Amino acid sequence: MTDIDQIKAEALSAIGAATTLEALDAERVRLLGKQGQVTALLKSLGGMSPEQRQSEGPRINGLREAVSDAIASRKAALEGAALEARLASERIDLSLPAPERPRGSVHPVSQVMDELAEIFADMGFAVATGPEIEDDWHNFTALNIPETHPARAMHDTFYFPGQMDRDGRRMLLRTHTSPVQIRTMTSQQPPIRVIAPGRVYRSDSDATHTPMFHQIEGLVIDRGIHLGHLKWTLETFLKAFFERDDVVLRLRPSYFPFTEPSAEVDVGYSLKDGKRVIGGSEGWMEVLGSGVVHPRVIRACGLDPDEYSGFAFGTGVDRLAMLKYGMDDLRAFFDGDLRWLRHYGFQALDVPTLSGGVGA
Ligand code: 2U9
Repeated sequence: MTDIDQIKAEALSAIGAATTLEALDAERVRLLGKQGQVTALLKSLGGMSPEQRQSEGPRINGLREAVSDAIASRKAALEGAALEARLASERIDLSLPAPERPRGSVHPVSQVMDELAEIFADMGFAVATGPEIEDDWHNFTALNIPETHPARAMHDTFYFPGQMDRDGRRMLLRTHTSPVQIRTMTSQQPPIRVIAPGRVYRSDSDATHTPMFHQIEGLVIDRGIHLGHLKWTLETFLKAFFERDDVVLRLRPSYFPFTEPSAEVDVGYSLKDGKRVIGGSEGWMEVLGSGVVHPRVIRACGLDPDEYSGFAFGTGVDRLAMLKYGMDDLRAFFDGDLRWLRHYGFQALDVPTLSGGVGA
């Protein structure tokens, strides 16, 4: 074996034997550094005769290339192994042992909101949401409640004193979820079928009123929509929600600025051991407000009321939860008392279904 072949064999074996990056670098310096063995050979080319250089040049350069390649591939292998070792040593197990009984629970309002979304999704309704801080036009004017309208006083509105909208009117906390449907009507073309669940605010507080409560409203806009569609929708909804086929509805004439005609919807109950049970018609409980969307509201949203009509309804989610799950004090909903939540809360994985429900 010639010198160069021997140097190459030894160099490659030393490189292969380096087990750390430091040891490999020491080999690199020994072979390719300023004073390195291969560098010295390269330097020796300068002192050779042209013939010698022609024969030795390619061999010495070949040696340098083989050594460089071997160092690079060994370096990649050692770095890969170091990374693997680091990943293995730094691995952490993020899973915690589950508590024997889950400690948190789903608030009845969230539970009922989920049930409502599920029921209406089955009837083809999408869920619409919007801002809780609203301007005057979306909360009142577009809903046929002009500034002089007595309904404004009825809403006990929370206004922001220094925050004005584009019309120079004070911004406010929405008093109902209706502005969400206004936003839907001004941004989408009919047919529209939406429910708008969410928080609303009114300056009112006693055993049956809290300054913040939850509403759900529904809106359908299309050609040829009439009161019959409204009645079928509400009947189907209330039967699914209370999980009974014997739910009876009673529509009483009423007044809302945004619907004409308007109707209050009562649901019949019967008495079992002195307790009210939904179903039958021994007595009546008001559960919803509803009506045919006022032509002025349709026009305010840029649609032609001669072409399109619609129905709308609204109710309090907290009140629906109280009726279905038998709570009697609205204020307890917002106290955050763990004993109340443990008693009335739902398990996180209780998925509401239309067939079984969760109140069954
Ligand atoms: C648009 C058009 C019409 C929504 C409606 C009611 C009737 C209603 C109250 C019930 C109890 C609110 O929680 S509560 O105080 N709501 O009676 N809401 S019709 O009508 C609309 C909404 C939006 C564009």
